[in-house]
Amino acid sequence: MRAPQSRTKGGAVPSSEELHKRRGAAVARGVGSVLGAYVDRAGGGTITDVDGREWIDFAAGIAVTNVGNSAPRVVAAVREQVERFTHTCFMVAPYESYVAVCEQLNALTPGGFEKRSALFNSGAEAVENAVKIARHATGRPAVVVFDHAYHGRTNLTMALTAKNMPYKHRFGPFAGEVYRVPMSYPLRDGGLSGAEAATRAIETVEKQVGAENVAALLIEPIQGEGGFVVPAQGFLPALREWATAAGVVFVADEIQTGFCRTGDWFACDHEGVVPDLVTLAKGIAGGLPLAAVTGRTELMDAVHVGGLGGTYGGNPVACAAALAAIETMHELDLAAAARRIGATLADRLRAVAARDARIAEVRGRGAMLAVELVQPGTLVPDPAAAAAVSAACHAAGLLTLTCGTYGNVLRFLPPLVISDGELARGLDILDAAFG
Ligand code: PLZ
Repeated sequence: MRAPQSRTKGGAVPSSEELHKRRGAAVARGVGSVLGAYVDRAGGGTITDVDGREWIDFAAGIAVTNVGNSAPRVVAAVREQVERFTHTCFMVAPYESYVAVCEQLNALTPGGFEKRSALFNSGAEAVENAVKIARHATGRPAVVVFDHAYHGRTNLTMALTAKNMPYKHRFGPFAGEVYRVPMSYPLRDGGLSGAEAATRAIETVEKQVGAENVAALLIEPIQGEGGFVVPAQGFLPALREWATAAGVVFVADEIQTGFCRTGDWFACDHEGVVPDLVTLAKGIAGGLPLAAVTGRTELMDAVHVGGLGGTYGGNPVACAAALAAIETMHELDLAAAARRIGATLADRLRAVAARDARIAEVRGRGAMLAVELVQPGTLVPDPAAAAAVSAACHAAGLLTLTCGTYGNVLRFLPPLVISDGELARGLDILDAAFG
């Protein structure tokens, strides 16, 4: 193990405590952090801070480092690319890797039809552009989103996101023509079937918006920040069918679920749902900032030349990383790895749930799993329990995250290259933290 090193010029090695003080005097308070420690390095399944303390990583930078941190192929590709050129702006002087990433995305995403892609920097930017494309192609204004949805923090995506605190509070006014309808949430909707929940959502749209006014229906196939809510089987296919009949662009936000996380390349693959447009980010580039919209050529190419873009979108270093990350996912079969990790994790979580009445449900798919915590015998959310278990995990060397509209969901997103030993150690800590 390398000795912790200063990441600042010369001088002594700063400790996490010292860095935290400096942060307080330099970094805006509005930007929070889950961990109080400051990272020195991170590998497949662990994060080490500047004081040499180590955490098993069940966060993957919020479902980003699916191929692991500093994955060997990604490091090599990035190194090679920075030495050739760092930026020309694709809109000024284009380069091959941008084209190659688009080719990969067109081939990997659901749907055998002809597709085109455009590259951006962040998930929110991809979502904004998907809405722009859908509006432009249909000539309609409205966007339909769901309860508990999370789509980003920019002005339009705040409007698309459901939860007020911390994302929207006092940041309005928000973009218009956004309509929210009920989600399929099996634990909390009285056990509606997927078809029933879809009918409820569709009737709301038809009564309150009118299908002919709707440009896009935007949905996370498994909700991320909103609580790892897995809709009942049949919900997504029924919405897909309605969208087709109504001429509505079906947009799947696969930003958190994509790139092998759920045990398939994309969560839509599970039920064979084929979106018209997909938004991608996070896992796409092994930790470098890259995002994309991929979809039907007739929608993507409806937009006039120059209508889409941005200075950094599809930056060559990020594209090189993406190509290497995608190659890694193929070569290591990370979709299968996600299923394996998920099976081990789910077994253990179910065993904990059997003895802990605070766990109302173990849910998710592949290596995207969560437990929802309630006051025993009720469905009353218990965010304090989620925070307490999470804090116990952090203190004992396991990095976990919470989520959910009610803040009462503990979620687990290990890198898909985590070793069996690291996974087992993480699960032991988690198990003990519930005690
Ligand atoms: N769509 C489904 O999960 C990002 C947000 C963390 P950006 N989720 C993590 C936070 O608190 O800001 C996300 C997502 C889905 C869109 C986004 C937005 O992606 O890359 O954070 O803009």
